[in-house]
Amino acid sequence: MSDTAISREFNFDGLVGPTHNYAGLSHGNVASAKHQGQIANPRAAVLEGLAKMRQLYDWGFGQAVLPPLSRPHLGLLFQLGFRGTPAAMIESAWRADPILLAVAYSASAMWTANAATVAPSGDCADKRVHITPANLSSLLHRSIEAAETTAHLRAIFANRQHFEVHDPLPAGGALSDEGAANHTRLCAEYGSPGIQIFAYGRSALNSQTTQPRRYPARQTRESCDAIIRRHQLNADHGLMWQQNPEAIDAGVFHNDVISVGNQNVFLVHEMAFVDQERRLSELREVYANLCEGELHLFEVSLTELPLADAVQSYLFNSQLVTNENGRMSLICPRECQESPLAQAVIERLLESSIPIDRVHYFDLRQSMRNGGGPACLRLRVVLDPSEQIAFHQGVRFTPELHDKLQSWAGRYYRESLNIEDLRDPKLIDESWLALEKLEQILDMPAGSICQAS
Ligand code: SUG
Repeated sequence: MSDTAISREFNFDGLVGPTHNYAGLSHGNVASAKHQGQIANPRAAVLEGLAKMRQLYDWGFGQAVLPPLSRPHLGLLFQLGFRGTPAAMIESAWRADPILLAVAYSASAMWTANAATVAPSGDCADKRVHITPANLSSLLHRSIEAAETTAHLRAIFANRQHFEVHDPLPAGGALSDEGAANHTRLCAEYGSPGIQIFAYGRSALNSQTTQPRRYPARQTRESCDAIIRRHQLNADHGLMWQQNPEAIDAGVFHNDVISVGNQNVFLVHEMAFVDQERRLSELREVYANLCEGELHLFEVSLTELPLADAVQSYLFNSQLVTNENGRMSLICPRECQESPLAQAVIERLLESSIPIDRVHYFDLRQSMRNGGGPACLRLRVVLDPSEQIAFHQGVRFTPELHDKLQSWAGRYYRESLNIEDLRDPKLIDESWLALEKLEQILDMPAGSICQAS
């Protein structure tokens, strides 16, 4: 069967940007708080991500990259009243508040599971792939991603015959949207009709919903409803499930930290959703009506894996991918190997009738220290044969692209970056130069990735 003969899932992994750092910007993300102030290694971070992409490509999975965003975000600093040359703006932002400068320099766009929510063409009434870039309006450093991410997605999925890249939802608390990290699609085959589970943390317009007490609920129900309408999904196939507030309070800031699904397999912690038993029977029923074959549910209990261990090991932030033989592999962070409890769950999984027979571990520590595991680093896009060649092919992963990106990182990325370093005016030009070179490597128009001003 040729490469493009059937619908496949492509993982669009985020390339870690040259200003990757640990500023502790994400309230409710335990790893981000824990590693605040540590020295980051941007070069190691981008290479770790590339090694994962290369391995998945070599195993035959669809793989592509999404570029980092242009940092520092001088537009934000300008809006906040800083004026003068870029170096002067950086210096006065530092003096006003180093955290503000860290916001403008954040490389958080690497977690492309938060870049957008994507619906395959087969699920949408107009039979095009629909993409809604996430507004990420819950946190300042993430809210400044949406405009550039939208521009990148529009450049990559430019063919309007196949793709519709919407505007992000209007920013503001009521429509706060964190993208595919709170979205799971289940189906028999990638090209057949799918059930889309939308996870939300709170309802902005209905004060009856229970809310977490300690940490923020980032995704609203209203944003999920809007995405179902925009993507022209059959509302009966879009399930709206509330995240368990207790889990959010334990550090489960996105749903992909507590469940993962692929085709007919759904791995879920018992504390993932409110009213979970009822939700899972609803899923069984909808699946039986819409999809052929068996649905495999694998629930992990609190005794087996307490929430703190789920968050520490990031077991559910593994990628679940379908091999060429139709069986599945689990792509886990190395931290799962270091957790005896996660290991016991994996053993039970492998002994069960769930069609997963391979487990691989990846060292993604640079990203993990900011709360980003294998699944955070990628945006899943299911594409049919014509769509697979209709997106911008310069971002398609190949061994040649891998080689180029490795040398590029070796040349333009620092091996050490701490918060004080963000004050260094040389970092501005360095990071712009890296992105200018990247535009050439990915064959993107000049100025489309690097928005130096
Ligand atoms: O939004 N961390 C990201 C991690 C996102 C993980 N994505 C998924 N679960 N899909 C976040 O909390 C840390 C940035 C800092 O602390 O500097 C950060 O933004």
